[in-house]
Amino acid sequence: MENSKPTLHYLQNPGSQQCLWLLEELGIEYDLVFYKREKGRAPDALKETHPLGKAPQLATASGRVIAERSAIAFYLIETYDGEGRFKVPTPELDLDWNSKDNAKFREEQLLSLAQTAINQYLSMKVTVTVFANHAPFFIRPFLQGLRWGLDKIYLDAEIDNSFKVLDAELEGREYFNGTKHPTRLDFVMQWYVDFAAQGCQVDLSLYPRVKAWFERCISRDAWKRSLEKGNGYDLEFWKMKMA
Ligand SMILES: N[C@@H](CCC(=O)N[C@@H](CS)C(=O)NCC(=O)O)C(=O)O
Repeated sequence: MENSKPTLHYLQNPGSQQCLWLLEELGIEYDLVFYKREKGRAPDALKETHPLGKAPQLATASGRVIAERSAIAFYLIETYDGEGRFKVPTPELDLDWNSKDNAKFREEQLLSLAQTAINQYLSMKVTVTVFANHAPFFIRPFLQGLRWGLDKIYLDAEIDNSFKVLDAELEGREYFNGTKHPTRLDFVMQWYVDFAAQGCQVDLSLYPRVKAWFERCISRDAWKRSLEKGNGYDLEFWKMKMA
């Protein structure tokens, strides 16, 4: 269906927030459709707009529905960022794939780190914890032992290692690509860092540049406006599941 503006399908708590943040940064007109969770999950209505049935989803002005927050950020920046404020810069060194300062390459590598490795560690941590805490009492001690073991011998060390890499990448940079404004990498990464800090109690003070970057992101006016416009960005949701 033709519309003059894009529509963000927004599910409360918490994964759609970064797309709303980007829409606010771009300063364009958009529509918002709110969804509430049902028993913690996305409602079936989200399957009517995209077969994955998850949020966020973006219906473009021409009616195409895009899923996956990284793809949504890519589309929004390519379509609406005429001034290139949120684009990865393309200086000459970006033609040199051997340069460690090649921003395009860094973006590719860190997006992959966030969406595959970090996402996997955090999701595993949350899933095992939720199962352990809500299992029938007779298998709970076994699952809690499994969770403890997984955390100690695998997940905590992997998360720590990934966050050390993120911290090193931010040396001398306000945002991950050394720009004055966030780029797609920052919009996507902000979610995983928040998920780690609030959802999985990763202590950001161990990674001071990541902590400073995170505070820089959430002190932006557009982030604050996005919180007012959403219908709930509350990682207590995770804490409740993890308790
Ligand atoms: N890989 C997707 C993740 C989509 C996703 O899992 N969204 C969550 C919210 S953070 C959701 O819809 N959860 C509800 C459910 O799985 O039922 C992306 O990056 O956008």
